[in-house]
Amino acid sequence: MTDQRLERLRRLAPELRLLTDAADLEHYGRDWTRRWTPAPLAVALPASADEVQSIVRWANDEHVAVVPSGGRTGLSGGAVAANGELVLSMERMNRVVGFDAVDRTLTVQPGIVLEAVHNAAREHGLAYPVDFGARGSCSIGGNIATNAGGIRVIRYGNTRNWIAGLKVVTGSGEVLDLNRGLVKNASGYDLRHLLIGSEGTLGVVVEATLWLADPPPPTQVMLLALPSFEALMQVFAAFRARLELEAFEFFTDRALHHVLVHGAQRPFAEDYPYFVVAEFASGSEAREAAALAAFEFCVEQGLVLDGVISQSDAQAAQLWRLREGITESLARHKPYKNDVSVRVSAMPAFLAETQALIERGYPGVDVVWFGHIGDGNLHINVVPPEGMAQDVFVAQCEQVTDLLSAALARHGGSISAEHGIGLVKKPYLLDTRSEAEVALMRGIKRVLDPNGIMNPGKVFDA
Ligand code: 2HG
Ligand code: ZN
Repeated sequence: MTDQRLERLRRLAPELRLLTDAADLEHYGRDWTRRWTPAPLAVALPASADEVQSIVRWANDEHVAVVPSGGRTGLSGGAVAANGELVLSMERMNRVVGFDAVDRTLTVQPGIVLEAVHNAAREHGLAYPVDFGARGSCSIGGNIATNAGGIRVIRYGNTRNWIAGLKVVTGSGEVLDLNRGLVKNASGYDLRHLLIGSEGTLGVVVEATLWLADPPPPTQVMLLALPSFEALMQVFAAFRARLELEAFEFFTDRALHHVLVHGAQRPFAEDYPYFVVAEFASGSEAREAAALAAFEFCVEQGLVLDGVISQSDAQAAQLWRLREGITESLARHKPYKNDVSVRVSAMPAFLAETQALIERGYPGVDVVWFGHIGDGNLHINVVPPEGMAQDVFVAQCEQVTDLLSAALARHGGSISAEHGIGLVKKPYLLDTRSEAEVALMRGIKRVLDPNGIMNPGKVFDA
């Protein structure tokens, strides 16, 4: 390690673990987007908030950019380090720090994996209800940085709803202890919510206090086959009116094709174009009867063509695998991803317009639709045609995303529902947010990160 800047960091924080091997730079320099070539200066793995603060102060002195890094499961390039940055990996800060039974809070370090948070909450007879497919790899710090959503938002909301307190080191190296677990706190601006979803551009979380929920009720999972996109929202309305929904997700036959190729079990003998995975409270005769009635109603209306209902946890997990396995089953194709949202009430009109736009924009191309339809959130993954160069493919996709982004602007939607802006959606930010808003964001960044060292180039350019 010959870099003078790193030598000075070593002197400031003698215990700090620093990695500079090519394999480590490659590993920690990328996230799941796989579009950029990793090229960080080094990787720092602090073990304490004090070390994080030393690193941020050093970065200000040396004018080194810092990329905060969790599980790097992000899909928008928010954790990519491709320009000589220092990767600040929170991987070693992964402990549960405390639990309070009266407050019903769990205090954790940012590098803890989401699944470990679920397990810790369960050990105390409670639940941390934010959940999604990357639960085994993503970290709570990254969840907070992107205000992650996932599969239970219709019932529990986004990560933001569950953050009782945050300790952060800002870009200027200050430590802030925000909200401290208070339920009520009307003492001026709530800076906690400014940090949530800021994608590491304002500061880095060094500790989080999470609210916990009652354990979920016993549930059952239904897989439904649908004839059309139009039926989706009607089935959602019928189910929401009759059942206590925990999740309501959809995917298309192309998504099913990919998860089946990837080893999942075929659910129906016949082919159908659209599918829904619905999870709902069960465990009583009344609830089971309501589920059957909802199903029968939708069948009678011609909205549902076929269905199965889980009779065990293992069967429920098998049905969920069809939906949760989609991202992984597509990964080897390096798909181009869209993660868009509109108000739920705008979804039918937006869906019709988007379907036409995608069919025109991608004639004959494998387009995979899925997502959290009950939250107005669509994932549209485009699989590159065999043999097409990645840059040519991305350029073509971006032309379609230009149109999609304009359609979103007309419908008052967002170019990023839950994956963040990062690098991937930066060109479209001004379709979703006004000039005045982005100017304010820049101003806020200047206050919290005056030297622009925190994840520069992500979300917007300075
Ligand atoms: C999901 O809902 C994730 O499964 C990933 O948000 C979506 O791969 C995607 O596009
Ligand atoms: Zn999603």
